[in-house]
Formats: sequence, C-alpha cells, structure tokens
Amino acid sequence: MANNFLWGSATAAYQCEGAWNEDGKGLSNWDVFCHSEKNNVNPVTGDIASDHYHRYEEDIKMMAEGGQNAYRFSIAWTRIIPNGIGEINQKGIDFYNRLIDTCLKYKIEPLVTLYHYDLPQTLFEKGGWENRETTDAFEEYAKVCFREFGDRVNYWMTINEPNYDTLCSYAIGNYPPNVQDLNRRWHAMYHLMLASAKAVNVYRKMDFTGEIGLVSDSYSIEVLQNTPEYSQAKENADLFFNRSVNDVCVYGQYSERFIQKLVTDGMDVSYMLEEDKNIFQTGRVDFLGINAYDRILVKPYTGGETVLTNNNTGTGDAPKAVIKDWFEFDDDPTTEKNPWGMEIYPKSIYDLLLELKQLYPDTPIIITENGVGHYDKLIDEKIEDSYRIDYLKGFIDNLLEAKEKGCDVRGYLVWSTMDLYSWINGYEKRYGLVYVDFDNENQRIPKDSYYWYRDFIRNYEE
Ligand code: BGP
Repeated sequence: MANNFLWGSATAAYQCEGAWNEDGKGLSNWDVFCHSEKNNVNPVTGDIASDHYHRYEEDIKMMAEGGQNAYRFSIAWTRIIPNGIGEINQKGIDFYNRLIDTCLKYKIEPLVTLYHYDLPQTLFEKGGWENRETTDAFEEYAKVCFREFGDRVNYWMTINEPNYDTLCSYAIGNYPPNVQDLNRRWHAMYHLMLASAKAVNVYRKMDFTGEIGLVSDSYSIEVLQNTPEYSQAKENADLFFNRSVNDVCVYGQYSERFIQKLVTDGMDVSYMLEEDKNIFQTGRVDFLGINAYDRILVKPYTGGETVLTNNNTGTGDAPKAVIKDWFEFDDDPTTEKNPWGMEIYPKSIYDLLLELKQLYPDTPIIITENGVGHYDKLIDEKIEDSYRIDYLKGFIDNLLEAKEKGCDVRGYLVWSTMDLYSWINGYEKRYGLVYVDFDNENQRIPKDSYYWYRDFIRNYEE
C-alpha cells in the first residue's frame, strides 16, 4: 500500500447515480423494491438520486478542491451485466471508465466496491444470496470488473457490510426481500462471505498489483455493568456483529464458537460445505474496510423471541434488538443521539481500532465510512452543520490517537461525498459534505463541514 494517508469520502451506486434505466442498465432489487408498494415508509426512489451518473465530474472536481485524495464508490452490477449473468453492457463499462479516469485526472485514488446492496433483479428472483449460484455469478461479474478496470484501480472492496445488509434484509425486514428469519439471514450472509472469498481468489489469479478487501460494519461492543452475564452478552454480540464477518475474511475461517452457537440455536448449517474451507482460506483479504459509525451497547438476554426494529423515520424510537439466547440492546440515556437514534460516541472508533489491532495485527484498516445523518437546512445558500464538524472531528481525533498507539490505519473516508439517498430513510436524512438541492436541479452547495474537512486535510502531516 502507498504511504500517503487516504483522506476522502464515499458513496454507493444506487444511492447517488440515478439514471436507473439508462444506457442499457438492468433492474436491481432496489429499483424494483423502491417502485413497489412495499416501499411505504418514505416512498421515494433512486431513479434520479443525486444524478451522479451525469454530474460525476463536478462531484470529483469538488472533492479535489476540498483537498481529498480518495473516492470510494460502488459499481452497479446491473450496468455491467444487466441480467446478473451473461451479456456484458459496454455502455456500463464506458461509464465506470470515465469515472475512474476522472478520478485519476484530479489525482484522486479510486477505491471501488463491487457490491453495495444492489443485486440484479434476475438473481434476486432466483433466491438472491440464499442461492449458492449467486456466488458464482458474483465471481464472474468480479472478473469482468478486474479485467476492465484493474489496470487503474489499486483498492478493491468485494462486498459492503455483509452484516448490516443481511440484518436489514432478513432480520429487521426493512430491506428487500423484507424477511424476518435469522436462519435465512445466516444462510444469505454465508453466501456473501463465500462470494467475497471467490472474488479475492480470482483477483489473485489475475496477477494485479493492487489490494483487495471487504467492507465490514464493525462496532466497539460495550456493556454498562461489570458482571459475568454482561461479559457473556458482550462476547455474544461481538460474535454476532463483528467476528461473523471479520474472522472469516481475515483468518479465512469461521470460528468454532460461532458455528457452535448457530447449531445450539437449532440453525440449519448444511450449506457450509467442506469444499468451501479452502476457498475461504485462500480468499483472505489484504485489508479490512471498516464502516464505523457508533458503538453497540448490550445487556444480557432475558426472554422472548428475536425482535429487531430500526428507526427509518427520524421520529420514532432508537433501534431495538432482542436476539434470543444471545443479547439485548442496552441504552445509555446520558449520551447524545441523532434524530434516528444513533449514538454520537466518537471514542467508539478508538476502542474498535484497538480491538481490531489485537485480533488482526497484520491486517491494515481503511475506515471506509464514517459520518452522521441530519436534517440539514439550506439558509441563505449556506449549510451551517456544526454538529457534523463536531462529529467528524471527534472521530478523526480518536482515529489519530489509535494510529499513534500503533493501529495500522491507512485511510479515512467520510460518508458521504454529497447528499444522497439513504436506504428507506429517503432524502431528508443527509450525510454529505456537499448539499444537494434535490428540489432545484440537484445543485451542489458545499457545507461548512466540507470546508472544515478541506482545511483539516491541508494541515495534516503524517
Ligand atoms: C452504511 C451503508 C451506507 C449508508 C450508511 C448510512 O451502513 O453502507 O450505504 O447508507 O450506512 O446509513 P443510512 O443511510 O441507513 O442512515
């Protein structure tokens, strides 16, 4: 990896590109879901989103002017292979060539995610990630991307957030296919991990000099009481959220403890095949991308069935989780939260990085997302988002402290480059360094946080 620290920001295809049916793009599960009646919490779509498909040059130029040297974006599988498998769409390839070349023109390092939640609808209809064949389709798709873009992309990420994606899709049930069944959840998640390992193996065979990793939403898991029961809940939550992903892609295997826990729960694990062990072993990552937003506070499980809820409206309660025989979410009423119930707790990134260093000392980390959603207000052509500056500053300070303590962190990317579609939450939950005036031709207006980040990067010395 290069020595220069990566300071930049991140987006994902469905959330910002728009152009949902342009230039031969196929339908993804999110296109179909957002157009369906199931999309009833904030019934908006990503049809236009931030119109990044047409305005990418303006966005990348603003990043460069904002001192950023890295841009993480994802490729829409359906632009490259509209039906998931088979025919390749040259216009899709042309778009990502333009995007990558524009990054290079502005001296921005492209970090490319292959899969960020949007699955070709054709594969979704055949069982999506519960169907093992999807892992083979992903491998083929990855191969096309490596072949077409691998000469210019030094950082690849296979899958975004196997944990959070499947938690929402198969446990909370707010993302398509809107299921609430942990057994199906673990099944789909296993295939995401397998798909990732297959792509890593393909990449290595193709002999590129770049690095390949996976993006894991990881958390500092904490408890408010010091008892054996609380410690057990903490260990369970760590297995559930973090180690179910990170052990697999860093050590190249599932921990016995984790598999044992699934078996004790009566989960069917017959899809874990003997022949996969080698794929996981040789498919270990070069680096771990970490999406770090908050900590998770847990307490011992007391009773009842598994229930998970999320706050997608910005008006209701904080997210809740009771995972039968594992743990329950706890709450610290003294900490600040954003309107969607996310705790503002910057030290969590310090604690997390130290934990990761201890578990995976040889694996470099890139913080692939960190940021905060708010109802930003455009007043006199300005957005005074001091709350976002405070949040980012808090996390960056803690990150740098962890780096001082020897954590091998190579980069930090703000979520998000500009305002974009927030899954189920719609467009009013804004994360961008740049405001997008969705009601006024998607005009771009840098927020105060954009200028703060620019000045911070300017003054940073490694
Ligand atoms: C991460 C996702 C991003 C982004 C972010 C903010 O989990 O990788 O795609 O959306 O979270 O979350 P949300 O939009 O749900 O507030």
